[in-house]
Amino acid sequence: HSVLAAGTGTGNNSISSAHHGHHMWPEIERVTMEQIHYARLSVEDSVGVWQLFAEEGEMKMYRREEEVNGMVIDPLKACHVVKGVTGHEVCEYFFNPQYRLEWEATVETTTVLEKIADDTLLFLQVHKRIWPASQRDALFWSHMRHVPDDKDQDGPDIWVVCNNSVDIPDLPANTGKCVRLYLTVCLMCQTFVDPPKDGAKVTRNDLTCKITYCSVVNPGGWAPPAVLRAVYKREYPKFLKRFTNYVIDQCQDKPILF
Ligand code: 16C
Repeated sequence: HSVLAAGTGTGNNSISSAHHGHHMWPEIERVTMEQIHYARLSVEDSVGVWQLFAEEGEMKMYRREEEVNGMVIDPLKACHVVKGVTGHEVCEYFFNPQYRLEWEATVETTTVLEKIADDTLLFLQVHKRIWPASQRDALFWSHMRHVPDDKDQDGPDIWVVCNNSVDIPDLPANTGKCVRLYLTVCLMCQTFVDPPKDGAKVTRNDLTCKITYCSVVNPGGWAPPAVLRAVYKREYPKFLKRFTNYVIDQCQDKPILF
């Protein structure tokens, strides 16, 4: 009865090769590997690079103030720790469009333009308008991947979703009422299991999921820097709390998806 069982088929043993012939695949592979590398770098070791701007319980959010041509593109890196869910579950709810509008407060509509593979989708999203800026849309691929435990790296295996904007000549930007924004987002999750005593069955109480969320959003056209910074300072913490609470809530009565 698990909704996830009918999900996107990214289970451990179903490595899909359907996308390897797709023209976007080399780029998807390259950006995903680069984003995983970047997400794994610790905030603490990069002294002076990251500035903490929000903290609540286990959740910490850092940014770097950056502008190009007067546009704010401040990179964000957030760390969170949640109990009772696996990284696979967190990634599934982030990736699968059927849940998107239940946790995504910045989106007006989300459309899957192409299923590149079971674990790779092409999206066109229309976001809510931020006054006084024009409304934004985003055209991006989204790829979900399991990275098995590597003996050379510490920590358990990784589940990741990487979202990255693409240009598609048939879908030109800025032709309607929306200005196209450009995003690179990576949600990386690691699951830790407290081994239960006397070989008892693992329950949700034994699960801890470490989440790293990295994002760079280029607004694609000028918008007032002070407004953008005020909006993301409010919206990123709201997103990560709301999204993780949503996943915990959805998972609690379902079998664990490791
Ligand atoms: O990663 C997230 N969501 C994914 C699935 O939707 C995907 C999307 C990322 C889009 C990030 C940019 C969205 C901003 C558009 C305008 C926001 C309207 C706010 C309305 C408030 C009710 O990867 C989670 C995304 C969490 C986003 C937090 C907000 C970030 C704002 C950054 C400034 C954007 C510049 C907009 C120019 C006007």
